[in-house]
Amino acid sequence: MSKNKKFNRRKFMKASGQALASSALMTGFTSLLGAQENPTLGPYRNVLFIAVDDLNDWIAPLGGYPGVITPNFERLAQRSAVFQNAHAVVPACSPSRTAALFGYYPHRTGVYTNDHMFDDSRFIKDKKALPQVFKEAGFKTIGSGKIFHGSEKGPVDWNDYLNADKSGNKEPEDGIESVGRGVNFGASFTDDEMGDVQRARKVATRLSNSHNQQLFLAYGIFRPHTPLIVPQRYFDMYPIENVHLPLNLENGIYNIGGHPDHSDLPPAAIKFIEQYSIVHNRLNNQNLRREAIQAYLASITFADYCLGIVLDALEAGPNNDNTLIVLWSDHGWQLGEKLAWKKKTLWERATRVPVMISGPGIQPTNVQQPISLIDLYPTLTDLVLGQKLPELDGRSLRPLLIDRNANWRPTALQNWTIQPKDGGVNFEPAFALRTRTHRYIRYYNGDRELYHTQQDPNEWFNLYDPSKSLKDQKRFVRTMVRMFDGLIPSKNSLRKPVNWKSV
Ligand SMILES: [Ca+2]
Repeated sequence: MSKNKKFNRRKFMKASGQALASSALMTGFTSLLGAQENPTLGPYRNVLFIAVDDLNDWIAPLGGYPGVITPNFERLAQRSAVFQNAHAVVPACSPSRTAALFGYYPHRTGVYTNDHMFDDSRFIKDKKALPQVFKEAGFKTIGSGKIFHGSEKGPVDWNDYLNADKSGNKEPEDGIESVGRGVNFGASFTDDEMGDVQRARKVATRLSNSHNQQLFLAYGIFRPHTPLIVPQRYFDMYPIENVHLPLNLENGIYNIGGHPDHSDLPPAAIKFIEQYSIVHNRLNNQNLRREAIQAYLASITFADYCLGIVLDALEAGPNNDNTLIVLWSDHGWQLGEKLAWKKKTLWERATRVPVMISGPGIQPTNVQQPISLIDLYPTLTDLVLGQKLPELDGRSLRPLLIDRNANWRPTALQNWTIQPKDGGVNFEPAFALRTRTHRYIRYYNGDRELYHTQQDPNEWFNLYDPSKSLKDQKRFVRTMVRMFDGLIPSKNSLRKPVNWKSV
């Protein structure tokens, strides 16, 4: 058991209560002031919109994995507002991208899980996807790689879509480990054979040129999405003996429900972990935990290489001084924390994502306030098109780009839904709220968790005692629960899921 795990629980609870009084209640929930206008922030001529798939906070600017090799993410961070507390709306591709690219929460669109697609949503039918707004504002829209889920181009009438050559994507069988649920990993291919690299080079060519029209260029980097297969040289950067496991795996206890970290989890949380228990069990039985982590790290550094190709071209070309760069990932990824793998939980590693925004007038800084991918759409339309869109669910990040301590919405809202056995008729999503300091999770059945994530970044110490009813919780816990429950959409305000493609 690691040293940190011996943290004195009583002291911790006391410290958390005090921190609550000073932070969440006093500063986080003060009234919201409007954004200050600043003439030096935009408008921008061009937009470079980079979506990375399944990239968690294991890049150097977010500090999630000490020793990760991400020089190009660092290079971008040095010119960016780096959002240290940015969260996906949903920890899964389809609902996350739908929320980010249309600007509405799942409980408004009905797109809650990967069973649900944006084009099945009646709510979305008359809404415009973000790139389409730019197209209609006169921008030349160029896309490449995965931007939307399902159809990568989404409903957008792009001026141009840059595809990879066909050769790069066939998955090899030799030397590849496969542990189920798409978690295949191993070294193969050359850089030239990788679709992400081919697309990066095409994007780079466009960035090297001048354009008569304003440019909205969206580039989707597919890795570190599974399969975690990248060229050998990226694996070589992470010798297996140096790969470290999440701290909770160091104690050698691998049974779900029996781990010390699980002792204060409610049953609904264990169900979330069990979604990928096949991956967890196979990795443990075959003793491949380190290899899987190595492959994810190698895939991150490969994605970093692709980002570098694009940044090199931008910086050397004519568009560097007039382009707004927005980089984001659609959700996080777990590698054994709480014995959970992949996505689809509401803990920090699954929801926390990189968001970096860079452009003339934006001071490089780290922003600690909680933001959400729901905020990307109104930010882009505000900064570049001068359009305020109050009907959207998110808010423009402009005030935080001007002053990272500006008054801001105190929480980022997330949700995840497991399809119920009745096929989804009586579905109830679990919701989570992240403040500057805390994370609160309320499951479909009323189970709850509360963490002081700032002091307890591994979220090991559930401050909500699952063995007691709400009225028997500590007073500060009850206070927080009441406050947070008031911010979670009420049951009768939830749109039904658009459909369930599988039962
Ligand atoms: Ca725990």
